[in-house]
Amino acid sequence: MSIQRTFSIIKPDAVAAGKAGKVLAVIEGAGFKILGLRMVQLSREQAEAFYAVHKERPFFGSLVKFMIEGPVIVMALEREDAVAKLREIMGATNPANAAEGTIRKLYADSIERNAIHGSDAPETAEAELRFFFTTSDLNR
Ligand code: 3AN
Repeated sequence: MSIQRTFSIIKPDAVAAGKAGKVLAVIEGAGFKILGLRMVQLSREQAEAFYAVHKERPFFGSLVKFMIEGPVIVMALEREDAVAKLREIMGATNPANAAEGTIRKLYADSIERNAIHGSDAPETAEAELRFFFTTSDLNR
């Protein structure tokens, strides 16, 4: 497995709860290099576009409302097998099902307010990175 990039968001719940540093510590502790990191207040249009794959899901409206309730931290991350490794340390979507020691087990409140987003595939990661970062942002 080679070096790969992935995209992540520390969601509004974790930022508001003052857990961003702790989430970042888990990520760095798992060997990720931070290529890019920025605090962003998403607009409704940006949140709807970012989560467009979920627009037919019953939770879409609520998810968008949550994602714009306060600032988020967007991150470009790199390590070997980054996409799968980040998903592993995030834990299951529903924190009730997340493994011990995972970010969602430690810091998430519910299936919706679940502290962190991570791309689900290498192609999604590249598209999501482009959504928030320029090519020069990522060439470090
Ligand atoms: P993951 O974030 O683990 O990749 P997805 O892609 O299925 O999970 O869902 C995207 C986001 O939508 C989740 N992070 C969560 O905030 C929200 N979500 C997913 N499933 C539900 C649900 N059943 N009810 C409410 N919100 C949900």
